[in-house]
Amino acid sequence: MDKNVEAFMEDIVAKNPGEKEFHQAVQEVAESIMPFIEKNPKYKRAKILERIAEPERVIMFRVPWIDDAGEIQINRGYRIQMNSAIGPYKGGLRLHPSVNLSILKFLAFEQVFKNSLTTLPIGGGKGGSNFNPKGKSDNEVMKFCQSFMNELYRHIGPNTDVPAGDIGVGGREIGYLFGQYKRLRNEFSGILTGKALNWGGSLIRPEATGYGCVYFAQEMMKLSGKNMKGKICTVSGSGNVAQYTVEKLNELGAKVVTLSDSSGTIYDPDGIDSKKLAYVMELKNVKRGRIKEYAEKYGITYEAGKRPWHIKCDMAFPSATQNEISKEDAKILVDNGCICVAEGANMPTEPEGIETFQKAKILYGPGKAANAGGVATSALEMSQNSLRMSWRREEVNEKLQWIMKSIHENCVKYGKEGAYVNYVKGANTAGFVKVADAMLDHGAV
Ligand code: NDP
Ligand code: 2IT
Repeated sequence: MDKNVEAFMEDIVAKNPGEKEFHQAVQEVAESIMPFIEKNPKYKRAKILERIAEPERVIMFRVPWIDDAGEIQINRGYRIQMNSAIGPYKGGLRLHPSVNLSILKFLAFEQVFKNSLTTLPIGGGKGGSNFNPKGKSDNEVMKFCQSFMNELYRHIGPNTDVPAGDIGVGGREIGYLFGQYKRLRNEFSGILTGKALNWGGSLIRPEATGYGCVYFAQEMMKLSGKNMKGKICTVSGSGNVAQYTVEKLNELGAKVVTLSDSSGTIYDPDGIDSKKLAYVMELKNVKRGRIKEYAEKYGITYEAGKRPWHIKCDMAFPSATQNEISKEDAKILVDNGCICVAEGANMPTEPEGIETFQKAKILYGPGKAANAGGVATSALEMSQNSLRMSWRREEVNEKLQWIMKSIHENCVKYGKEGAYVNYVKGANTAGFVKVADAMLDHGAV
């Protein structure tokens, strides 16, 4: 490891003990931008990297609620307000039993760079709770969301901090959160994105992360003279990002052969066509069932406890969670002829996996670039709320496509290494420059 990175990371580890996901995210960025900082001493003098790695504010709070059996439950809520140099804090809320400070700080840190890349004026934040929505009734989810907002409302606002969805938070949860905010503040304003269309939501926001990720993959493929038609694709997860990744891949003539959830993977060699995808959407978004039921319905293979990466593919779209592609998984993907990995999830590939992809010189689009279409469309939702207008589907989709193209161009600008594009270096550097310059302008705050 570079000496400067080593010294920097020693400090990060000492200040944030035990937060391994946060260390991982910070180290990846530090490694790719340290040479750039050394060449541009103004950033070094102003200690921009040191400041960027320190959240502006961390809010942690008790979330008590009463379950259907009348028992009191206590969860822990968080909001990490990481960086507001270029706009109000923006980023999702995650509801999952694994949620802790380390995971939310890694996500908030990633969000700062991602949001900077979108071309839009949004700072970075993330929040959530260790609440597990699985197996809870609608009433219990509502009670939790109301109690969570009873504290969060003090810290957010249309010009301060605008949360949205992430794992475990979709349209249902955003609705309950919005309702409670409106009641507490007596104010109808754009304090959340991912809202339903009839109360301030944007067309294409549900689709945006998955669509955007496929648009980004399309740009990477185009630049290297390839196209998506007929390509065999593996997708992990079966939630919001996975579903719309499949929809867009189908539209472009690719064939998706896997989906997964935390219990296992389905392998459908005939492809998950639009009819089967409609079944998945109903299964996951309405019935809240398990992906195993797909295998039973269509009589195909289900692999309990497995991820999709051992299945031969041309392109892979990790769309479930962090660290879901190990070094071994990455090696199998490369050995099986995979030419492109585009990350719908945040930090789904372990550092040694990234190294494996880069050594093999395959196309590798890191999450903060490839999945930025979701938050970018959230920013478009904020614009529409400010204007008190709503744009047509085609209009939003066109903007999303343009944004993904711009992100790709910016990654190429900063990540070109001869004929190869190092998209990690490109995304980290491009994301850094905009935030760093704003921080320089603002002085030592
Ligand atoms: P959803 O809650 O809609 O779906 C999550 C999916 O991932 C489910 O299939 C879930 O399975 C699976 N999953 C979650 N945790 C794990 C785990 N620990 N191990 C294995 N599988 C897991 O979330 P999203 O689709 O919104 O988010 C997926 C990823 O995309 C996350 O990394 C998120 O941060 C990222 N992302 C999301 C954006 C958005 O707009 N929603 C924007 C940018 C990135 P199960 O049902 O079994 O839990
Ligand atoms: O990780 C992400 O970018 C998101 N979960 C979406 C955040 C947002 O504010 O739309």
